Amino acid sequence: MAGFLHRRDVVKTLLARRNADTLVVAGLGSSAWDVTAAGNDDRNFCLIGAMGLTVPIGLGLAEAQHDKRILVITGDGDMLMSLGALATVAQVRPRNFAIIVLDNECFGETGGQPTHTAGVADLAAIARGAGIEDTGEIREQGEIDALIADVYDAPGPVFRTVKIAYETLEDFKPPLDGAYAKDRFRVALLGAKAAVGGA
Ligand SMILES: Cc1ncc(C[n+]2csc(CCOP(=O)(O)OP(=O)(O)O)c2C)c(N)n1
Repeated sequence: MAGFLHRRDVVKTLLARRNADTLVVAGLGSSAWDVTAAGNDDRNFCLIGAMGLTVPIGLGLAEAQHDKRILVITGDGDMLMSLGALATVAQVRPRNFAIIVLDNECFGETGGQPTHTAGVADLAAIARGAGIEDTGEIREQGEIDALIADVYDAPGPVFRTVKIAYETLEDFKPPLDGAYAKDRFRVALLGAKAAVGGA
């Protein structure tokens, strides 16, 4: 069943609790705009066009940065494209990793074509079946406080589907130059010497 929560509100509330140890990997398109609308933070790494890579990149980051909390925020279309990565997440069991899927049951960025979550696919159940123990689905505003507590504090990996409305919203673009975006993130995380530049 379609959701009613508003994606911008959910992401803004979620990221209001972030601190210097919070690293955010945002899925392409709408999720990247949501995360940027909440603050064009240097500790955001927003994918542009790279569909299906949000969870794999977030997992690598979680493994490389055990002292940070890694939040993946992405769409159902992106998640459906890399379901196998959930089995790897479950196997690796990063304690500092949370995946939040903003599920509008469609490919919103490309015009709202229905995804399989509009049909019978249940992403939280798939994540559970992949072996991630802490999974769940959020539909109500009253569940957001618990979502935030779990995403930041529960032992990972944490997986949450948030059922949201399909909305067409203003784009808030993060840096679109890939080399710059990568350097910005590396410098924020590792210091000025981490910038290597180049296209
Ligand atoms: C491999 C690949 N196929 C298709 C696209 C085109 N594309 C860009 S965004 C998008 C929809 C993403 O849907 P979802 O992850 O559910 O995000 P939403 O915009 O609905 O929040 C598609 C199909 C792409 N970038 N890469």
